[in-house]
Amino acid sequence: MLLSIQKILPLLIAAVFAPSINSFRATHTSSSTRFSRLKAAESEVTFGELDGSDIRIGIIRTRWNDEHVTNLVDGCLKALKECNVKEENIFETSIPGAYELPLSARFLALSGTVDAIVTAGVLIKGETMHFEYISDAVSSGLMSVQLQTQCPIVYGVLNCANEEQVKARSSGDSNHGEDWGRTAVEMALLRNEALNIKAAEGTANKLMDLGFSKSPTDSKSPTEKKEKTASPGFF
Ligand code: DLZ
Repeated sequence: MLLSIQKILPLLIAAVFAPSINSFRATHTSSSTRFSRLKAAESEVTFGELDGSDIRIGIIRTRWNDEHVTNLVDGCLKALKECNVKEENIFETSIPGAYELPLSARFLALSGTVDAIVTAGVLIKGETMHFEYISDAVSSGLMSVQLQTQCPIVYGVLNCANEEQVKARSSGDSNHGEDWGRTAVEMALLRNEALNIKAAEGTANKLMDLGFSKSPTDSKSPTEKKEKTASPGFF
């Protein structure tokens, strides 16, 4: 009798726990770990029909990690096109690194020439604490700029442990730049509706020619205006 219980007990335990053990295995084999890692990079957000035909979008991109950022910006531009944002209503500029994003976004938002801004950058963890300080400063800085200026700022910064993670989020069907473009259009429409802002006259590019703010330049002589537009900076 004792012998048969000893024989049966392991079988009973196996029968009770086998399904959960197997399902645990199913999601934790090395190939499925890879699958879920890549899956996590895919978009998990849906968008409705977005009409961006009257929307002006600014893109501020970093030159650090240029190749990956270019892919992300391409994804963003593709989405803007699909939302009917006109080419002349897209303003693009570059800055050195992610740390420069909040102040540049603030300058562009305050210029009043765009309805939303996409920031595009890639931070890759190195050996020092640099990554942590910059990541934190950039994300809180950008949030603060959008709350202060009422201009939506899309947080287009990848914070990754390595290049593999960056590639999984910036290429093919997993290009996060596409989500950023659609988010910018949706938020620009929301802002304009909430603040009762009519579709602005002029295009983002044309308004840029006027300088940082319209009024001071308008009151200047043609020569002064010329000097102003020739001055450095992206406005
Ligand atoms: C210095 C630095 C480093 C180490 N890494 C990155 C990075 O991965 N991505 C990025 O956008 N910028 C990096 N930078 C540059 C800083 O963002 C910033 O441009 C400099 O510290 C100058 O303020």
